[in-house]
Amino acid sequence: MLTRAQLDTFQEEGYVVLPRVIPDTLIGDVLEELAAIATDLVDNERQHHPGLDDLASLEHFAQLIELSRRTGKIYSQYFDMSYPTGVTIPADTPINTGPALFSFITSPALLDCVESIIGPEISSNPVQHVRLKLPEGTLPENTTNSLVGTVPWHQDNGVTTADADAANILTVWAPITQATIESGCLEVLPGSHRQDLLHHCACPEGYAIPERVISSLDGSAVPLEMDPGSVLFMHKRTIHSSLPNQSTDQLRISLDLRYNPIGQATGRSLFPDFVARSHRSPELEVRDPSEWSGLWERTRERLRVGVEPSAFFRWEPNDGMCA
Ligand SMILES: O=C(O)CCC(=O)C(=O)O
Ligand SMILES: [Fe+2]
Repeated sequence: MLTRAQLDTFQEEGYVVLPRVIPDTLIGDVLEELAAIATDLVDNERQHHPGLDDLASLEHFAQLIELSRRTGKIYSQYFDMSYPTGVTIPADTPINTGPALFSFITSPALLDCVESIIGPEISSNPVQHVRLKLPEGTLPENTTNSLVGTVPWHQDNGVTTADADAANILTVWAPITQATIESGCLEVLPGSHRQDLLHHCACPEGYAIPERVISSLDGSAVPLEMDPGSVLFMHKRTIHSSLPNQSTDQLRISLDLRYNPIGQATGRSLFPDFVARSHRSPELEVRDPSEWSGLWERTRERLRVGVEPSAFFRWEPNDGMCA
């Protein structure tokens, strides 16, 4: 649970960081799950690319960094717990909905904190990601993929569809490895949640608030260095971005999750939400990780045929205000 003072900070600043929320064992389980995916990927790529054999001697995540560097490919989708937003989701799109991630999303300690901010009827919102941010020097050239690179200034409200503008969506950001200024932690603009939703522009990395708008705002950015186990709770209109990973050999691994009161729009209605906690109807809670992964499997089946772009994309690609 959050203390009164922590809740006040959240209301005043638009975010609060709590230390030691997630047990070490859960962080370890997530790391292990991700490391297993990295190993499988490397083993698979080694069969197709002779000359990668020496990777086997490296530690799991070092293998992944070196693999991306040598092949110039981005492997983020194998680790992510959501699909890319696009008009179709091809049938062979990988997704990572492993049991450790499910345990993290539904961990009682985390839900207790979420409950103190949005109340006891909690839905897990499908706007959620696993990010393994690569060292800048190893990023394939011209990469704009925000799961492995930087994220420009934005409000999470700007990333969801307008039907959810009234929904009380809470962002939860959790480092799995050390998030430092060097490794590419988040930065926030304190108090910026009092702004309305600002105009976002479609850019290769996703959606961004233009730099000239950011520099006209009061206050300065605060980098949030965080240890694994700590958790950031952030208002959906708090303006934030993330720094480049300037380390040479460390992945910055993080999960970003969102929760909203049950029954409210998620802002990505084609992707599945589920009841994470309900005092009123506990029988609705999803407790089985395979039920969760089934929801995503069926979503991919449905979206293979394609949808209207407006189902995902909020801002026009060639918007006059962004020229
Ligand atoms: O993890 C990052 O680098 C950016 C995350 C972000 O913008 C978010 O979680 O809302
Ligand atoms: Fe964000």
